[in-house]
Amino acid sequence: MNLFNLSGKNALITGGTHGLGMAMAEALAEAGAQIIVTGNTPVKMEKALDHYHSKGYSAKGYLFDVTDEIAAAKNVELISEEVGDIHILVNNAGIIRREPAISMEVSEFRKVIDVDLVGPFIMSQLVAKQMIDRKEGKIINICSMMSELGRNTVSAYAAAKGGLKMLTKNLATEWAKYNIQVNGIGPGYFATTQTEPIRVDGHPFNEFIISRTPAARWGNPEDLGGTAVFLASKASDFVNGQIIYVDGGILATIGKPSNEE
Ligand code: GCO
Repeated sequence: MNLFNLSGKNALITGGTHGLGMAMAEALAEAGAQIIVTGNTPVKMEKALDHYHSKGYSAKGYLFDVTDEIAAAKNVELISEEVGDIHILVNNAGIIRREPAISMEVSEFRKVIDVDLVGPFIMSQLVAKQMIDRKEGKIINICSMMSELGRNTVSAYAAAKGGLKMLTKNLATEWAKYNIQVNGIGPGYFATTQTEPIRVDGHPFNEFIISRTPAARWGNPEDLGGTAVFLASKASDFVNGQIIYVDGGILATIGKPSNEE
C-alpha cells in the first residue's frame, strides 16, 4: 500500500473548492498529501478550507483565474515560497455552456475553451518547470465523456475536453523523459452542481443517463478518489498519456433497447 502513500507530497487542485475537485482533493489528503486548492470566489474558498480543516486535512487556498497566465505565474511562485514544491497538479477547474452550436455566442465558445483547455495548459507549463528540475511530477487532467463523444448543446465543452485529452497525450510525450507522468481522468455522468440542471427527477436526460449507464446510476464524487490517488502516486510511475474513464461503463456499451433489462 506504500505505492499509494502521498505523505510529503504537495497536491495543487484547481477548482478544488467544490464538486469533483473537492472530492479528489479529499482523497489525496486521505492518502497523506498536503492539498492546495485554487478558486475564484472568496466565500467558496473560505467554506472549502473550513471543510478541509474540519476533517483534519492540511489545506491552503489561492484565489486566481487559471486563464490569466500572469496571475497564475505569480500564484505558483507564491505557493512554492509559502508551501513548497508542487508534486501533483490536478487540472480540474472547468466550466460548461449548454447552447446549440448554431446559436452559441462566439465569446461563450471562446470562454469555455479558455477555461477548460488553455487554463490546464498554462498551469501545466508553470508547474512542469519545477517538475523538470526535480525530475519528478504528476499531472492529472480532468477530461470528460465529451473527450470521446459529442452531445447536443455542448460543442464548446466537447471541443475543449477533446483537446484536453490530446494535450494530455502530448505533454506526456514531451515530459515523460523527465519522470513526469501526465494522465487524465474522464468522469462519466456525476451528481454535481454542474449536472444539477439535467439531473433533476423527471428530466428526460436523467432517465436517459440511468438507462444508458450499465451501472444504472449517476457517479458520486467520491467514486473518483481512488483513480486520483492512483494517478498521483508511485503506483502509476509507468503510466503515461492515459485517460482513465470512471463512467459506470457508459463508454463500454452501445446501450440497450428500452424493453431490455
Ligand atoms: C453534460 C454534462 C457532462 C458531464 C461530464 C460528462 O451537459 O453533458 O454536464 O458534460 O458534466 O462532463 O463526462
